[in-house]
Amino acid sequence: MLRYLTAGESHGKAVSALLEGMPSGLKLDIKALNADMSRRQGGYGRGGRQAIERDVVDITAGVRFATTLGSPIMINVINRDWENWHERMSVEGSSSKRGELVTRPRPGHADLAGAMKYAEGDVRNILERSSARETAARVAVGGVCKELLRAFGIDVFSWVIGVGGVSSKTSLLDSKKSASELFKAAEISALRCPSKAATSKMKKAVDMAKAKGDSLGGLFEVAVTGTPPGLGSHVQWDRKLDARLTMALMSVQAIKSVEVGLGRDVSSTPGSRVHDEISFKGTSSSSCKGKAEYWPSAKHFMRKTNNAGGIEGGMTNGEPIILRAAMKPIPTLYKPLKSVDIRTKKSFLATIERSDICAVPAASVVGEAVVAFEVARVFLEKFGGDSMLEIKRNYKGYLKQLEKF
Ligand code: EPS
Repeated sequence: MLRYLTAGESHGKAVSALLEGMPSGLKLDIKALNADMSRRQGGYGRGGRQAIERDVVDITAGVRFATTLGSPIMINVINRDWENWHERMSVEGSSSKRGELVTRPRPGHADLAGAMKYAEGDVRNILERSSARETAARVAVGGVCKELLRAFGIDVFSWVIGVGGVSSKTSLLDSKKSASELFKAAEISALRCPSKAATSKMKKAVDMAKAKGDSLGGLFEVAVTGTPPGLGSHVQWDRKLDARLTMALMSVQAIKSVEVGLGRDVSSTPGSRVHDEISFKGTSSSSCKGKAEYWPSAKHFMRKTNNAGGIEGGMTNGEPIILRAAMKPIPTLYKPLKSVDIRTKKSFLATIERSDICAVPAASVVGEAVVAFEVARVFLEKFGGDSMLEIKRNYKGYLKQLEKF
């Protein structure tokens, strides 16, 4: 079973991840892992912290000569800001050096509920872990999972669709462009939005929010191409892939809703326009971008539309997986909202912590990572073995079975 845990405080020494269940013999492109780490740090609207950090993976276990051993993979990402915090965040010694207590919880953050639950008088003990800094560790894990998927012709993409009410028509659902084309366009946009016109409007929206001391949320899409039919299962609630993927995305800091395919629009569209008609073979589906060695095979079922977002009955149907996630505006506002001091119970303006104005582009990269993990997990459940050699054999056997179907 593929699983991971993360650890680390935002201003502690490092954020770390332990990834277990990767097979042996997977070649890792460390440069590609680090490229993802930098992609997560970017995007218009980021705050001062990213000028300090230069995230790179420090793998201390499970990999030898850039190849996985099948043993647990330990990844650390050093927090350079630790230098400025080592007294206040010291692991040892007395709490007299802790600095000023944080006692004014920010509305929308984990601060108040966390302080009550963990019986903490210093909200810093909550905010350090709830911080989205933790997502650096998840992107490292997702990077390894992407390498596994790539070896089977499966690619994970993301792009931003909306920021602070500025919306682009760049969903794979109705775009004439393929997932890789949308992705390429997103990669050169300051907000990871494939539309140039929308990007400049989004930049203006971020500038305006900054001038007002406000923050902005947004919407991003994650697409997975090259998945064969049959990942996930209809037979049990916790094996349904759409349920698992939406949980993965909901677990990302600040995500408040997740949609699959047409999403909530299914509630207002008649069935005749929701369901994706089935045809057989055709030449090749423009949306299926799997490597020929794996998927699609010469003969396959296909759809003209993909409102199901590639998942029916909790299983992949061979079309690209399409997911969208909505991120709330960051709760740390330079123009703080009203709150109550947890010591005095008096009304105050919430504490101003340095923060981002908009982190939707970063969240989209994190979205890729958590989706890559979940797809890798379900892929290994079906084709899993201890080595890449064994998994390739298993996968090819299944594709032969599909061809005969
Ligand atoms: C975050 C607050 C900011 C962000 C941080 C998430 O950190 P700081 O308080 O140090 O300025 O920069 O995100 C990251 C550090 C990161 O690498 O993404 C928060 O409160 O969630």
